Amino acid sequence: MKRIYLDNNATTMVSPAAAKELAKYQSIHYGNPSSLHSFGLDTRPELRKALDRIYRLINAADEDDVLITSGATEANNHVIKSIFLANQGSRKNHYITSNIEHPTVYNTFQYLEKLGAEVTYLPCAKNGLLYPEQIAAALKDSTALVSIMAANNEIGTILPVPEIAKICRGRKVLAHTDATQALGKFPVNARELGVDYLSFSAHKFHGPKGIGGLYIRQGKRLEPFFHGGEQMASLRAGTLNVPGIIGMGVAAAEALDGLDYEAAEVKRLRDKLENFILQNIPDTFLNGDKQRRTPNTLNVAFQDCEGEALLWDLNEHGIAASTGSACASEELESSRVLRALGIDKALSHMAVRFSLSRYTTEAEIDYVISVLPGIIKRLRAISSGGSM
Ligand code: 7TS
Repeated sequence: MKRIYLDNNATTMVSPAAAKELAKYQSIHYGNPSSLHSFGLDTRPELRKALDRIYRLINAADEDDVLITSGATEANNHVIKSIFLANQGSRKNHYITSNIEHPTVYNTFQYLEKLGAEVTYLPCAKNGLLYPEQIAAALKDSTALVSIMAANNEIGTILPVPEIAKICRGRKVLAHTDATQALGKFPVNARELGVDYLSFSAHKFHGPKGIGGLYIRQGKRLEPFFHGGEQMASLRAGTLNVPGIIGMGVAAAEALDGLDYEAAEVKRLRDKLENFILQNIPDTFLNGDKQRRTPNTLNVAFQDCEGEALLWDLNEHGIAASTGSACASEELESSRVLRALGIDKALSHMAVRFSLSRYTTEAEIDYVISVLPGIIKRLRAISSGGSM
């Protein structure tokens, strides 16, 4: 059976070019870049090139730092907890975030609350959007950091980060964005966004897993989180993940080159699937904002059709999709994000996320379109207790 992968917001296929470099730096050029012999020294030019490619993808300036981390989870934890620790004993103890952040931000703030931080979780509108005025109204003299994601992983909504960062700058408050679901999907320009910190993860843009980074604007250096050796200018101790960084560099260059394709072709295929579902399958509802959305993401609720059951049936047909976030899918709870948007609890259980990539083909979308109505009809018949 042919398998169709429509869960690219959970992770993506490593691109063939990135995989090739990754393998080379696992088994041939395996030296430690801190070593002073040729095995180590040989890795340095490619590491430099990879960093340059990452700088280019997010348009960081030479003076800015990019801290390489094990992914967005570490980047988010690092920035939020370091700022909290640095402000211990000062009156800066207030944080602002949204109620639809990924758990790596949301749960980190919940933890800091237990340690005495004051956190404001701004409510997003039903379409997943936040208005910059909400930030302006929530800021206090004691606010240390505002952290608002660039694009949501479950519904794809693109949040107004440039406007939010501008307000923060005006009030001399640090701004962070989790751009994990933005890189490779639409242009991300750290300088123009105006944030002080920006997190990302390579496996969301066809790079390897377990590698990512944190952009740090010039002059906004953080305290280290991992203490030890002097790697990464003493900001993060630990032997560099050379294959991962080089693989991420290749993926970053490809992601930058592929942005036009993403905006046109990936979006066209996503829209084809979306329009088919909304126009041909009755009682279906789009979650998220129709316009301000990553071009690859479609989150749709099918009335009277339990999301988990639909995933199983899709999987039986070789189609991989997801309910909300894979990070939470072992819980039988419905999506925290959808419930935060005020979507009816029963309906939030019926939501499924399809996320495409530049490797998704029209034939794959046509196949999904050909089998989906039958699957939904069957599941609805079961849920209403009727016969098939
Ligand atoms: N931030 C966002 C917005 C994410 O979507 C994810 C992963 C992370 C952070 C964590 O990235 P990691 O590479 O450190 O694990 N999101 C998802 C998802 O939507 N489904 O599975 C993982």
